[in-house]
Amino acid sequence: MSTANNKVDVSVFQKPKKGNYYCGDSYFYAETENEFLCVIADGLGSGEYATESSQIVIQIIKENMNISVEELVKKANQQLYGKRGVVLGILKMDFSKKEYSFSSIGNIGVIQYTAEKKKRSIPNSGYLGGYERPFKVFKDTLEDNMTFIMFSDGVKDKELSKLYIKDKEVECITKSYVYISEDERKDDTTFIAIRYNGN
Ligand SMILES: [Mn+2]
Repeated sequence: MSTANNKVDVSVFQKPKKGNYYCGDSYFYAETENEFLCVIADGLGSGEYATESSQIVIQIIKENMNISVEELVKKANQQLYGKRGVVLGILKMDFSKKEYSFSSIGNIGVIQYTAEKKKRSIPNSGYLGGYERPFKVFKDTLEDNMTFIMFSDGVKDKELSKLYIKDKEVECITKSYVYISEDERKDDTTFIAIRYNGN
């Protein structure tokens, strides 16, 4: 799956853990004229209630796409009072400011690649569960041809270390992930490859 002829190409791989029908991970991405947004929410535990919480978070973010990452995290958190908690990662690009911002509460990972280097943001610890909590938003310059991968904790470090990203189309990145990763998942897995082509 990829977006048609936009500034950002996206490819997603998702699979529930072994023996589960419901995937507790939910994701959403969208591009507008000036922004790109990608979200992964992973409901704590597994099964139906995990899915419910992660979908509540995705829904509120869909409805409020144009606000900052910080405000999105706060809004998502408010929706979770009395529900199963989630871990959440939000990546947002601002095309005119040439800037991207990212925040992760709990272990949604993001790695950002340019031709020269690779940078992995440190997530905030904990999870969202309706209570106010401090968190940081990471911001940096958005460069043409930057590649990002965003993933839930079903993706293992040892898999990531084998991943070859450079100069690859997003579809090839997800394909190579599927190729190197184990077939039977111990946790719900969402893996999203994202490239800003700068056009
Ligand atoms: Mn998980």
